[in-house]
Parts: sequence; structure tokens; C-alpha cells
Amino acid sequence: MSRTIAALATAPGIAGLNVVRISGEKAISIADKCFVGKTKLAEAKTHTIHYGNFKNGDTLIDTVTASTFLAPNSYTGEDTIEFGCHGGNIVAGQIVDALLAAGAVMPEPGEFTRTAFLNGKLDLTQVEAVADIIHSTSVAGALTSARQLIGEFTQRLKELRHGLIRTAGLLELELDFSEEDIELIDNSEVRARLVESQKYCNNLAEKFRASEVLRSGFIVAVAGFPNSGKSTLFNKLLQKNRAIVSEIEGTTRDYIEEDILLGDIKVRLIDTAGLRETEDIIEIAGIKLVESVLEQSNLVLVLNDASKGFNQSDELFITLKEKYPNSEFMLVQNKSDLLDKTADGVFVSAKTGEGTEKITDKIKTASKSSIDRLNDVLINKRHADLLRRTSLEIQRGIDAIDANMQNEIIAIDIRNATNTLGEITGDQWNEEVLAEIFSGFCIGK
Ligand SMILES: Nc1nc2c(ncn2[C@@H]2O[C@H](COP(=O)(O)OP(=O)(O)OP(=O)(O)O)[C@@H](O)[C@H]2O)c(=O)[nH]1
Ligand SMILES: [Mg+2]
Repeated sequence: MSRTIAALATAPGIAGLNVVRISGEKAISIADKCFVGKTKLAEAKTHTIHYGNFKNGDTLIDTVTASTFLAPNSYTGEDTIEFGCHGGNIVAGQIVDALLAAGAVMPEPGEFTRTAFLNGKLDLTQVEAVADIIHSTSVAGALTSARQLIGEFTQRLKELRHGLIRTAGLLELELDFSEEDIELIDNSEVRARLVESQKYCNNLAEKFRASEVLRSGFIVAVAGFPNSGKSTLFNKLLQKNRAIVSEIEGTTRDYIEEDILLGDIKVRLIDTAGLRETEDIIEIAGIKLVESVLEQSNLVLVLNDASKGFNQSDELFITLKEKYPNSEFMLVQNKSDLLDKTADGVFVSAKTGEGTEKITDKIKTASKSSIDRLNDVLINKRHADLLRRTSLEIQRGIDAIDANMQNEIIAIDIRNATNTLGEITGDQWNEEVLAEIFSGFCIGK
């Protein structure tokens, strides 16, 4: 079913300009019912801009510009008109209403972009890049999404996929000649290619965590025994008194999170409940929450109350480090203002702020190095899961070669891997996947 959809493409609110977009088979004829300019839009060339009055019946709503994008050369691949009108809450709404009254319908969330996908204008990773650009929280994140949007990631996946398809093809071709005992491809060569492709998939999948940093921020958790000064440090780094501080052990129950901008990167700071054996059920619940926080943290600052001894938290530090191998850890000796002498290590006073620049420096370098490895792609969970599955399927192919299985079997494993890769770009897709991806989009996108 082909529908003509119209919606506000810009954010609602007070602004200089707004853009209302209409796309679909009847976009031009519906737009012409409302637009009165020197030329009819039906007679206008593609990619031209026209000035005129926008009317709802006899009522003048605004003076507007109408930009024409004729199929297939538009964002959606359908005939599209973009009306540039004055900003504010009223005018754009009236323009949309007039277009709806003239025959357009309101889109589902993400329907413009969904149409673009279905018309082959964007693949799924580009669709996801659109969402990432809209929601990006850092310059680096936006730049990476932009590169993904122009299709660099897709290109690399396509090359990988075609390489595998060629290999499977050679194996299958050889089957046709098997009677004649002709060997077209050396299995050790196939094996080497598979190992190479698998490495490539694993490398990409590993970029998931770093991609999340660009997408949602670098997560830094403050952990340690009760009273070590976690909330005090949290407040100091935030430069505001957000968390309650007291000399009572077990003050922080829930975890508290706040975002700050360090350098170019959004950092999410999380203050957690002190870790200890306790009977208090609320405190126990808080300590359980700490686990989920540490699991997803990029950097964990384990705070030690140095006034009680420098080595007090060593065991805790080692245990946590082993339990959360994906996070980076830093042991911080706090309350240096109470000490006569310090030793090796990072000594700070959360209370006075002395030495805390060592922590912010560490956060800056750690967050920067985590995203330095990313340059042209933001791997999301969907990509990472599919890449890991591809890698497993390739592994089956490698195992089949090692077990001297028939080429037929090896080729099936490789075909499975290529199908899984195809799901990433959307060469293979289903409704469920699309629904999931577009659930995060707004009406006008
Ligand atoms: N002298 C000194 N006291 C500090 C310092 N940091 C924290 N304190 C004190 O230590 C006590 C505990 O501080 P909090 O920040 O509440 O400690 P916490 O680790 O969040 O404690 P819980 O939430 O109970 O786990 C308070 O009385 C703070 O004023 C410091 O650097 N120097
Ligand atoms: Mg606290």
C-alpha cells in the first residue's frame, strides 16, 4: 500500500524556521492544493525551491518555500516536498493539518526513514546511523555516524560478505567436477580466508563497547567500602552537592548518576552504595545494584580510606577487577588531608579537591583511548550479536575443514555466515527487526 505522509521534520518549539515534509505518490498534487506560487509544483523541476503562500482553503497560513525532490531522487525515494515555514508552535502545526485535510496521512514513527530503507535508499546500518546522528552526545560520535551514513561500514561488510560468497561458490563449483577429480581450490587456502574473515568479524564486534561510549557516554563508577568518601568525590567531580555525604556508614543506598562533559566526551558518573556485609535489606538491595553498575562501567574508581591504612581495600580491588574483566580499574587513596605522609599511588582528598585532577586526567585519557580505536563505525548490540554469530558460523566451517568434511558441508557453514552478515545491512530482514529499529524514531524522521 502506498500512502502519502506528512509531518513536521524539525523539533517543535520556538525557532527561526521549521520544515514540514510530505512524501508519497500524491505528495505533489496534495502540496499543490495548499501552495500558491508562481509555478505549480507539478510543473516544477526536481531539486528546485519555490516561494509562495501556503493556504488552507481561503485562509493564508504563512509564506513558505517549497523544495521539490522528485522520485527516486529524494530521501524516501518517493516524490517529496519540503516546506520551509516560520518557526514556533502554531504555523507548522497548521501546515501539517492542511496537508492532512488535503489527503495526506500522519506517519508512523520513523516512517520516512523506513520508506527510504524499503526503497533501497538506505541500508539498515545507515538507518541506525541516522538515529545515532540525531541522538549523538559528542562531536566524535556525530562524525562517526556521518561516515557510517555515507555507507563506509556497509561497504566493508559487503566486501567481507562477497569474499565469503565467492569462497562458498568455489567449493560448490568443485562439487560439480568431483567425478573428474579436479581440484579448483586448495582447502588450506579456504581455511586461511575463513580465519581472516573471522578475525575481521571479531574485531568489529569488539568495537561495541567503545561505540557505546560515543553513543551514551563513558561510564565511570565510584566504588569502595562505606565511608571511604565516594559521595564526597562524586560531588567534587560534578562540582555540585548532588549526593548526601555523612559520617554514617551506608549513607548511599541507591546509585546516583549524573552526566558531565570532559574534553569532548560525555562522561556518566555513578556514585554507588558502599560494599560491605550487612543485614539491612535496603542496603543489600543497593549493593546488588552496584554489581549491575560495575558490569557496564568503562572505568571503576575504587576508593580507599587511606586514613585507615593504605592497603585496606587491596583485596576488594583485586576481587572486583577479576569479577569485571571488561572494565578498567583504578585504586584511589582518599582523605590525603588526614595523612602525614603518602606513598606510591594516587592520593587525593575528595574533601579539599587536592589531587582530584589526577582522576579527571585519567578519565580523559581512558575515554579518549577507548574511542580512538573507532573511526568509521558505531557497532550497536544488534551488529555485535550478528557479528559474533557470523564468527561462530565461520568457526564451524573451519572445524569442518579440519575434520576433512566434504566441501558441501563446508559451503553450507559459509553460506550461513553470509546470510547472518546480510542481516546486518538488511539484505535479509524481517518485520520484527524493522519494528525494533524504528521503535526509537520520532514521527517526523
Ligand atoms: N578528611 C576527609 N574526610 C573525608 C574525605 N572524603 C570524605 N570524607 C568524610 O568521610 C565521611 C564519609 O563520606 P561519604 O562521601 O559519605 O562516604 P561514602 O563512601 O559515600 O559512604 P557510603 O555512602 O556510606 O558508602 C564524611 O564524613 C566525609 O566528610 C576527605 O578527603 N578527607
Ligand atoms: Mg555515599
